[in-house]
Amino acid sequence: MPKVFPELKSAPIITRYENNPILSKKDIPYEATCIYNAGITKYEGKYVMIFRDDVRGDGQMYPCKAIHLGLAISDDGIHWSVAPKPFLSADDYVTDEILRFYDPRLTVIDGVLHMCFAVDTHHGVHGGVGIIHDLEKLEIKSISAPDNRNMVLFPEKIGGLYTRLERPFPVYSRGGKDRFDIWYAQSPDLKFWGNNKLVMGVEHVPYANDKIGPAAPPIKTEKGWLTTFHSVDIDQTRGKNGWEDAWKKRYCAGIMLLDLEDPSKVIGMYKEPLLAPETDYEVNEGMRQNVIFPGGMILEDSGEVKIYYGASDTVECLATADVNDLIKLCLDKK
Ligand code: BMA
Repeated sequence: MPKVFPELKSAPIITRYENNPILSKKDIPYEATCIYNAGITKYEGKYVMIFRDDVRGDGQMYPCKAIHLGLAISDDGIHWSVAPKPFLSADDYVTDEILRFYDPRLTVIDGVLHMCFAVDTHHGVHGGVGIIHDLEKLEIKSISAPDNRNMVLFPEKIGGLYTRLERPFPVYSRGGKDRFDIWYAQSPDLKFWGNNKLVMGVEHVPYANDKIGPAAPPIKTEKGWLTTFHSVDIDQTRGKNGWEDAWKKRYCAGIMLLDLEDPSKVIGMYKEPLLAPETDYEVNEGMRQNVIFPGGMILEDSGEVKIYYGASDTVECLATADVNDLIKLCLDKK
């Protein structure tokens, strides 16, 4: 039996926004059921969010009727105005091969808005990278081989190359089950990717017993690239939870610091979760409970870091922390 973790708590230095969630289905002017796992960044003086909108049929939770990607804009990163139509909707992208796009992640590089996303196809799960033009059109630059997802881009080139974190799904070499890790890749043009290296294995995270992967795109600090990751633990005694007959996983957010010059090197990682499901909207309400999944992280001039996350695969939330406190957590040797 793998080790289980009955009690996981969020770090004391993090504060959830008191009026969470910051976006949910009631805010959406078109068909929407679950609004979550958004990518959020600052772009041309505004906060820009592209969120996942799973449209579930009447009382029917699975399979999902459609997944749209919606666009929302904000002046303060808290109150959002949602565009009247989806940014990408089923009709725009479903081909014979591609089934759906989801889990968008936004990064501005040299003033250009980039989006990473997951793509489900008939032949596996892929990670995509593209450029968004005029907040209207996605130009796809590359789609990986399966199975890979959770891609996030660094906000600048490193050693002259675009750099991303990603999460391939090796199965045979990992004992035939979920044992997934965080990887690193670089590209001269967002199309051809190489320099692949392991960043962190699931076995290095003391509160994970299943898999880990990137979460929000990294932010630059004096001490290193600060970045969240998602971490999953399974407890077979967990039963009915949310909309599924049995949901045995819990998703927490972790935090780590990567070397500025070579971000495939981990300088430090907090040994406990940064955010663990604790509130009603993370634990007791929603479609798939016990899920925290960060997709956006913004460093403000004041030193405040805004961390945006999907809760229970149902709503989008915000938590904040001081950048120096986050760095200290990662470097704490305890
Ligand atoms: C993962 C992804 C995420 C989701 C999580 C929990 O596999 O599908 O989008 O938040 O599961 O359901």
